[in-house]
Amino acid sequence: MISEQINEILNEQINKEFYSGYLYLSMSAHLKELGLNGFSSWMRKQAKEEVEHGLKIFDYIIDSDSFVTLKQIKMPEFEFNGILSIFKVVYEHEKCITSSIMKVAQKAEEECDRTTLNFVDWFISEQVEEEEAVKNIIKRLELFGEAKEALYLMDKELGERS
Ligand code: OFO
Repeated sequence: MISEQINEILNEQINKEFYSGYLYLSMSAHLKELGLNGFSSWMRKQAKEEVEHGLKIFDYIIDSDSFVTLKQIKMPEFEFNGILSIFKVVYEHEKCITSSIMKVAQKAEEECDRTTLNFVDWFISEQVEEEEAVKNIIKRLELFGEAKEALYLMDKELGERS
């Protein structure tokens, strides 16, 4: 069984993961409206991953004989200012998620809760990958500017994300 405090921050983390899914779905809809089907599909897959992250924590809490409390999910942004700014929002958001995961790890460390530390390790590695992937997209978008051919190729490439 995990401590009440760890239980509480993990419940908050579920909410953050589900909110991430909500935010990315909102972005996916917007990208689709712009006709960027590949970017839209990439973002939709990202949204699905976030929900899976939330469920992973959900299962961990239950398996630890503790209590899942689902909190209200806030409304995501739905007005965006172009594709580059969307990915910049994603990057900033992921950095917040990383620091939130680090706080869970820090709390687990303070409590010498090895099981939770081991559990959040996966999330820490996942955050490195996610931040890197988004940073890479931003770099390329900055490099290509408004070049339509490049955007077309990138859209095609991102649409192939499995
Ligand atoms: Fe994108 O982050 Fe989940 O954990």
